[in-house]
Amino acid sequence: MRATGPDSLLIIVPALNEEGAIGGVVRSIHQEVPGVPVLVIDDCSRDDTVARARAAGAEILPLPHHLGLGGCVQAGYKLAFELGFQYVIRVDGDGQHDARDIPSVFQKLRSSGCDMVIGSRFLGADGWPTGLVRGLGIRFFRLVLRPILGKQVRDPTSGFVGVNHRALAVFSRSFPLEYPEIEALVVLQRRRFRFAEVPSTIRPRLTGRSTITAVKSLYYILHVLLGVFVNVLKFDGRLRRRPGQSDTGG
Ligand SMILES: Nc1nc2c(ncn2[C@@H]2O[C@H](COP(=O)(O)OP(=O)(O)O)[C@@H](O)[C@H]2O)c(=O)[nH]1
Ligand SMILES: [Mg+2]
Repeated sequence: MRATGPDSLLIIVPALNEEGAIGGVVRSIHQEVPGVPVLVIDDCSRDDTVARARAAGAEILPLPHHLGLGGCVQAGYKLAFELGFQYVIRVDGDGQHDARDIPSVFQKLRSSGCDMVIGSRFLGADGWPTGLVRGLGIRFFRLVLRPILGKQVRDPTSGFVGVNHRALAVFSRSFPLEYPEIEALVVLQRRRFRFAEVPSTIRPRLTGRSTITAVKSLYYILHVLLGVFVNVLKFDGRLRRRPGQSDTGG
């Protein structure tokens, strides 16, 4: 797995017990973006995820300990950064993201100069109905994030996200450990980085289980809310202490 050229792209796929979907996910990525390496980061799955991903042609980063989603994604960012990739797109291993949307995320990353491009389920023709609780959570976080980010983000919990090398440098050093998507936006915004959204299809999960069940939703909301405000305070404090200096540390 090598980064070649100024537009080198790596697809990272976090996976935990996704034996039912992972093979199809990897094959569909190879089909849509041939020649682009696919790295499955296995968070100590107890099923056949690794063998099926490997059989489908993916590279595997097997984590020695279960890290949770944020740690798993960050491990992928770290490796991509060390290997010199210029762009990284995360596609989930459960088959909810559609590989056919990868080219538009990649195109937007290169043409807009944005540091992060989010595949949004709410920008397409008819959007995608989320569950009631998640739908309310998304609306709530849109409101919370609007003044912090300075513009609206339609799908702040989307895991279908592309980043460029500048964002990769930040995320390989500093990335939220649990439920990372919303906090990661704030981490970038505090550094004055830019994001954009492009329409994408997000399919219902067919196999396995989502980490965000209805029961966990309240915990999720409180946890993420706290993380958002800690990031706002942390970076405001740093900006005050070091006016005029750029801050790319973790
Ligand atoms: N590494 C890791 N991956 C996870 C964990 N939970 C979920 N994933 C993977 O991360 C992706 C997104 O998780 P998912 O539960 O589908 O989140 P949702 O789509 O936002 O409900 C999937 O590919 C999962 O296999 C976890 O605890 N650790
Ligand atoms: Mg999912």
